[in-house]
Amino acid sequence: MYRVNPIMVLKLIVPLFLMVLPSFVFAQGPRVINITATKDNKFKIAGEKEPVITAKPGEVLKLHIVSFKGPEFEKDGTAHSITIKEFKDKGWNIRLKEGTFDFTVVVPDAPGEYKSICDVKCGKGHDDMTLKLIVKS
Ligand SMILES: [Cu+2]
Repeated sequence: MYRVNPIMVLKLIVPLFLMVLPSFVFAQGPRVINITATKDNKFKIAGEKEPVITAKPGEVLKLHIVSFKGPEFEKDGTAHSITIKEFKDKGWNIRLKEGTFDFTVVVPDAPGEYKSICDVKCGKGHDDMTLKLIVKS
C-alpha cells in the first residue's frame, strides 16, 4: 500500500513556503487615491489642486470615493460617474451612488493624458465634472 511519508512532504512544503513567504511579507496593497464627488458636481482629489490622477502604466489603484448627490440624479440613485471613453470596457466606467465606495482599477498601459467625464446628468456643473488621468512612467 502506498503511504505518504510525512518527512518527504515537509521537505517539499517547507522550501515552497520559504519561497512564497517574502511575497506575503512585502506585499503592498494598491496605492489609494482619495476622491470626493461633491454635491455641487465637482471631483476633488486629496492632495491635488486640480482633479488629476497621475499614475504609472499598468499601476493598480484603489479609488476611495466619497460621493454626494447633486441636484439631479438617475432614477436608480446613480449620482455621478467616472467615465473614460477609451477605457470604458476596462473598468474606467465607475457609476457612483451616494455613499463611500472603493474601486480597484488598472491604469492603462499607454502613456498619455485621458479625460474622464461624468455621464450622469447631475445638474449645474455637470459638463465640467471632469477628472484627468495622466499616465507616465
Ligand atoms: Cu455629473
